[in-house]
Amino acid sequence: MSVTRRQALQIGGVGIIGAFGLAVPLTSVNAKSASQLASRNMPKPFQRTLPIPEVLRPSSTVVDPDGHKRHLYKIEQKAALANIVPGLSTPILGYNGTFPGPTIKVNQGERITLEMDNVLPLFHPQWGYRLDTSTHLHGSASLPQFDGYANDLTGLGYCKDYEYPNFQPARTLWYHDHAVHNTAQSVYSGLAAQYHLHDEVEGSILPQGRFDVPLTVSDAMFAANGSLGYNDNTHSGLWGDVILVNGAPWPVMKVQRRIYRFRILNASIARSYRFSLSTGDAMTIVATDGGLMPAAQQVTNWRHGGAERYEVLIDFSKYPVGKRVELRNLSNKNNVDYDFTNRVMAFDVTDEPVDTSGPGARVLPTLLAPSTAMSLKTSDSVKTRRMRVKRDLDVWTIGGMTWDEVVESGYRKVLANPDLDDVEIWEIENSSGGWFHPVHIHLVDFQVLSRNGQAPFAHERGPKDVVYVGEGETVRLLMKFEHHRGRYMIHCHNLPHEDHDMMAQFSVGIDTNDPDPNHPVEAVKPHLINQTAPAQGTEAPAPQTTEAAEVATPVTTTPATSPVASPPAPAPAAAPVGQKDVVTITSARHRLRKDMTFSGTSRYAGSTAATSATIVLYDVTPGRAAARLGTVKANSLGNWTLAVKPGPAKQVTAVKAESSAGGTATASVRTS
Ligand SMILES: [Cu+2]
Repeated sequence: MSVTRRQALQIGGVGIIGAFGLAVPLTSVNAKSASQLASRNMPKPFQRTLPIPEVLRPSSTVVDPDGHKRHLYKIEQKAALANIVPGLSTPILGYNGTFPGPTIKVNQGERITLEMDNVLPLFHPQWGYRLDTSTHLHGSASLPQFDGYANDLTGLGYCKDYEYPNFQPARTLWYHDHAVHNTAQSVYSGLAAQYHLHDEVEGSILPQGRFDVPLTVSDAMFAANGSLGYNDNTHSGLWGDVILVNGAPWPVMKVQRRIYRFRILNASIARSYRFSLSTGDAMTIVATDGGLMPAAQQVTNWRHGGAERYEVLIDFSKYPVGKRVELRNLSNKNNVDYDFTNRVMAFDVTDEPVDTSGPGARVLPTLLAPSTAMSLKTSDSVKTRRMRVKRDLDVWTIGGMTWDEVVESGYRKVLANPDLDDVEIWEIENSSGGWFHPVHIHLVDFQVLSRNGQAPFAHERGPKDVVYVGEGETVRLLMKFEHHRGRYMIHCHNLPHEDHDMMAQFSVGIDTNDPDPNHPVEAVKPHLINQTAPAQGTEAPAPQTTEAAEVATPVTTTPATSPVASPPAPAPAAAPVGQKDVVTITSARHRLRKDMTFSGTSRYAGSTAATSATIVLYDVTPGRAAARLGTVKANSLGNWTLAVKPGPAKQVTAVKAESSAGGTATASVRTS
C-alpha cells in the first residue's frame, strides 16, 4: 500500500515540497510558511466572519416498533469547490459538498438512520487513490456494522444506511471518513462534520441555540492554484500553515456580553493545539469527548490532540464593548509551527442587546454530571493490559500490531478480547520519542486514571474516547466494555499514522473465529443509491410492508414532534389549543407507470371535528431516503385525497402522512 501511495503522490501530487521530507523525530520546528500561494491569495488573520455549518434536517421521522422515534437523514459525499483563500477556489470533498459538513442535532433516545451516498469521483482528483468511503460517527456506541470499520467500504454509486442509537448521554460527536489507508487524505479533503447529542441535563445548564457554537479547527496548506497541498513527511504528519475554523481561515465572531458555549473539535489530521485566550483569562471546560464532566474545570490553556472534543464556556460579560479577544494556539512539543499558526480566531465583543433567555447565559456551572466512565473504580477492573505505540522501521504499530495484519487474518486477529461488561485498565506507553499519539478507542468512554503516575490534567477529568499520549508518556485508562458485542477498532488519530498502519482491533464478548451476526464488513452491506436495501438482520428491522393488501393498514398514528431546533408546525386557526390531530390513512395504492392515490382523514382526538390541516405525503419505502410525494388539504369533513398520474418512477411500498396540525400516520401501499 505504501508503494502505491508514494506513486500516487508522485503522479497526482501538487508539488508541495516539505522542509521535513524525512521521518525525523520532531522536537519543535518553526518555519515561515508551507503554502505556495501568491501573497494576494494568502489569507490573513481576522478577515473572515466565522461560518456556522448548516444544521441538517431529517427527510422524515418515523416511529420504531418499540416506540422510539427514528429520524431519517440522507447525505451525499461529493466533490465541490470551497472559498477558503482569497481570489481562488479550492476543490474539496464534502458531505453535501461542504466543509465542514452539515451538523446533525438529535435528542437522547431518538434514533437516526443516515443514508450516506457516495457520489464522489471514482478516484481522488489530486491524489489518485480510489474514493471508497466508510463513515465513522466518533463518540457513538454504534453496532460494529455501523461503526465505520475501515474495510466496510462504500463505492461510487452506492450508499450505506448507518443506524445511530443515540442512547448515550449528551456529547459532541463528529462523523468523518475512516476508509482503510486513505482516511488522512479524505478527511483532509473535507469529509468531517459535527454531530450534537442533546439531553435534559445538558439542556438545562449549558447555553443552547446560537450560543452553543461548533468550532471545528483544522490546518491546511495550499498550492499556488488554491488547491489543497498534501505532504505528510513520510507518514509522520501534515502541518499546514493556515488555521481554519469551520473551514474559514482565522475567522472572527461577534459576541454579546454573556457566556457562550464552544464545542471545539480538533479535526486536524496531525496537528495538536494548546488553546488560550489573548487576555490570559481562564476558560471553563464543562465537557470532554464523552459528555459532561463531574465538575467544571477552570484552565488558562489546554493541550488538544486530533479528534478530541472539549466543550468550553467563555464569559464575555467581563469585557468592554469593542474588545477583541483572540483564541490563540501556544502549540505543543512535536508540532511544526509557522508564522500564523499561533492564532486561531477572534471574538469581537459588541453592544448588541444581551439575550439571557436560555440557560447558562450568566452563571458558570460548577457541578455538572456523573457518568459511567467517571464512576468506575480501579477495583472494578478484572484485567490490566499494556500496549506500546511506536514506529517499527517505516510502519507505525500499536500493541505490536498493524491493520494489515488484522486484514490478513480475515479480521480475526485482536489486540484484546474483553467479555461484555468487563471493566479493564489499559496502559498505553509512548517511549520511542519524537512523536505524540492521540489514541482513540472505539465503542467505549474511558476515564484517564493517570499520566506517568501523576493525576490527569484538569481538562481531561471527564469521560474520554481519545487520549493524548505525548512523547515519553504512559497513560492508564479505565473503561467498561458495555453496550455491544463485536469487533471495534483502536488507533492513533494522527491520521497518517493510522493509515500507515497504527490501527488494530479488539473484540467484546465474541470469539472472532465464530460467526458474528454483527460482523463489521459482512452484516450490513452498502446498496445501490435509490434502490431498496437487501433484507438483512439488523437491530431495528424496517417495518414489514404488505404489498398485496386490499386496503392499506395504518401502522402508526402518533403526534409528530420536531427534532432539536426545528420550528413547530403551523397550527390551523381552528385548532384546539395545544392539541394535535389524529391522522389516518384509509387507502394507499401505487400502480407503477399508471397512478398513485392516497386517502385519509385528519381529526382531533375524541371528537369528530375536522382540522382543515395540510397533509404532506412522503415515500418512506424501506431502504431508501424518504422523499416528498405531494401535499393535500383536508376538506371541511376532515377527509383528504391525493391522486397523481402516472406517479413516481420507483415503486412506493410505504407512505407517511404528516399533518400541519402535528399528527402523522404511516401505511403500506397496495401495488396492484
Ligand atoms: Cu500516532
